Amino acid sequence: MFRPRYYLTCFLLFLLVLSVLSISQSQSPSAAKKKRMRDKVRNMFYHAYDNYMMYAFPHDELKPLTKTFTNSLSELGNLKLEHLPQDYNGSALTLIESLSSLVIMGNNTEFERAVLWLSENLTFDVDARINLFECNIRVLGGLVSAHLLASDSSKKLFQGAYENQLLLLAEDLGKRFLPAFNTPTGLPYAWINLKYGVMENETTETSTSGCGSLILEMGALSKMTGDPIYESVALRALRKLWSMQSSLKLFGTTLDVATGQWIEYSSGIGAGVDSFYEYLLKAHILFGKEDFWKMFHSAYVAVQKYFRHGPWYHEADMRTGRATYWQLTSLQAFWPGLQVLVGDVIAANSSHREFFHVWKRFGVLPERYLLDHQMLHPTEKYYPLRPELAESTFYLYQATKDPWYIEVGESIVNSLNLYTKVEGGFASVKDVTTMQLEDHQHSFFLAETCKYLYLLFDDSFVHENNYVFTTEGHPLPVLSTWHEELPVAYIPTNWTFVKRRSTVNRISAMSLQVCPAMNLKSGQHIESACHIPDARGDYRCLTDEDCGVDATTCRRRSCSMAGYCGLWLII
Ligand code: DMJ
Repeated sequence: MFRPRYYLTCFLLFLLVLSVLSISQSQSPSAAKKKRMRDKVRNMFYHAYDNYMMYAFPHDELKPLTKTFTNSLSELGNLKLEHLPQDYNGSALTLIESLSSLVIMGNNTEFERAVLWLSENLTFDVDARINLFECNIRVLGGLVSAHLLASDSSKKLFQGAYENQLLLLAEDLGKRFLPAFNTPTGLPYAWINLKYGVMENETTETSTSGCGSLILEMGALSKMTGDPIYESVALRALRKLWSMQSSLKLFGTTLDVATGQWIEYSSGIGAGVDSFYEYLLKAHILFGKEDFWKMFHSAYVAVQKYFRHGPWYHEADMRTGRATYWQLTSLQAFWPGLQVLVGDVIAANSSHREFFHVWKRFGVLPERYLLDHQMLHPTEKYYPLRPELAESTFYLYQATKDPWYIEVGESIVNSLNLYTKVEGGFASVKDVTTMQLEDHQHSFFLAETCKYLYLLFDDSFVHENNYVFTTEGHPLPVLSTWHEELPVAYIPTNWTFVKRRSTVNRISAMSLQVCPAMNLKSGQHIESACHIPDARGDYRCLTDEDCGVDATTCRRRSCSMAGYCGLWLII
């Protein structure tokens, strides 16, 4: 007997089984691939780490071609004015920078060993002239982050008792930073001698990042020690810098700490400025101060308005907003990652694709590419193992789970292994056109490049945890006790909620839409941090001032002759 319903049911069941099989087959290669890639990145990290420990430790960084060392901390910041004392052994910079990566990769034994060595041997009482910004993000940030990890009892990182050794070191270093802030403006000197403070005839020139990217590490140090001084000097410097913005809400790149005058009026989102923007947003996430969000929001909208050209960002004069340099720089590649944190994922994706396109074209990212001449900068053709593209790839994958970003990560890993791996570690590329190498393995390769690639393929470290990664990739947990808005009964998960009056706003360091809802009335839909709603809900207007900023293009809407807000003028 022919029973059509029976056969139909069997056929449907067969299809179901087939589709389940094909789904599980299509999922398993990606899980397997992620695991394979994670292991590959782990091997990269240990190749870099083991060689550093073998040939360079306790000095700062490894020279992988000659298998020797460099005490680079006192030279960072592109100024090499002073020679170090003969007996200077360095600050074990790469070891400090590796601490949080060791934890993320699950190597508790090596982490404990490193912490014990540092607590017994590291001293900052040395006659060395260091760059405040670099020492803050690398050394203070590395110590503060590792201290928070070590003292998190749920992590059980220590076999023995952890006795705040890293915090003591961090506090000692923080104290040595303080003389730098002793200027008429409160803006810190860029250079300081760890033993003797500010040297005679020290340069008063510094960068925007140098003054505006200290608040995460110094703020965390204050919270942990209970001494408000670190947060207070960093905040004072940030506020002074903020007061120096132009009428267009733009900033320059370099300034004088004695006079508070700008030296270089042109700026963008890359070198000398990048982490200033980054820290406004991340400080808001970590400390929950509304002020930081307001500053970030206004600065972000100005960046989108004056620097953005499609997926690219050029530089502009802070006084006029006129474009100055049409250049892509390797450091700018962090921007899409920051945009993910504010929920501007579409813009992030389009810029990230362009950066990756340049990476594919050259094999790695050149330091500077002249967009207007479509050519490499004649002298800045190098790639010093920078992390920014990997960093943005990690954030975009977290936000979208689009397997495309796994492909991007794989491609980055393959290029690094192909072009930069040598017997003695990983070497920087001197010239991306010839792939000639340079004898330097920067500590950020271990603190950031390997870490972000690892987290891209295995994000278990951030599961159920809400971390802010500093500009040097050191994780700081978002804690209710440090936060002005988080409820006392705060459960650190990737999705957290802040209750403010009648509204509940989503806030998360790792996930999307960190802040946009904060300034607006409940019930309004927010697409991105650029979004400023029109003054009236029906989009009617009398002047341009009644119109807000469009979420997807970040352009101010203007008022049409018929009296409606819209993107009438596409410039
Ligand atoms: C790192 O030291 C930090 O990310 C800093 O903010 C700028 N970039 C370098 C690595 O490229």
